[in-house]
Amino acid sequence: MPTVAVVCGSRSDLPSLKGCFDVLDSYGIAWEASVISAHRQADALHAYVAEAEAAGVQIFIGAAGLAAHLPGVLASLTSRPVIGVPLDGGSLGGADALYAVVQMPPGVPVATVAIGGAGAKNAAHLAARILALSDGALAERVDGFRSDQAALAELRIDPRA
Ligand code: RP5
Repeated sequence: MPTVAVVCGSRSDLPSLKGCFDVLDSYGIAWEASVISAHRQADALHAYVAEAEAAGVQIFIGAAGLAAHLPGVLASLTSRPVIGVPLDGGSLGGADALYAVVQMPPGVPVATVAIGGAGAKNAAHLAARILALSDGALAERVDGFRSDQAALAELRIDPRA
């Protein structure tokens, strides 16, 4: 049963999301991914959110480029947390998607992460931190990741390394 649903607007978005999938796997979080465009497949998106909630999905990650309305539409369809990843496929380098994802009206929150691959990874890390609030074993893995990251940073500034 997936805990996290990752939805992107196009098959062309999937390579940008590899880091997201890898981070979710690294935490042992069950996830599923779907390609459903908010603009091209609005009815299918509505149906999917209802199905995903019924299946037990706790957090939605929405990723899209250009006029990226997908995360916002997800947030309009569910009361569960939505994390938005603005992708950088367009001629504006992702600034268009960033504005579309981050500038949500009050009452319809989308937790927006960085543009592109860094944001895709952080969407997964943020999902893990939210889920860890009610999952002690996952909380330990999140703490472990932070410790490992700190140790790697130390190595990078150690002139003997
Ligand atoms: C957005 O338009 C998608 O999320 C994608 O980033 C972008 C281009 O989609 P395609 O034309 O490649 O399907 O909706």
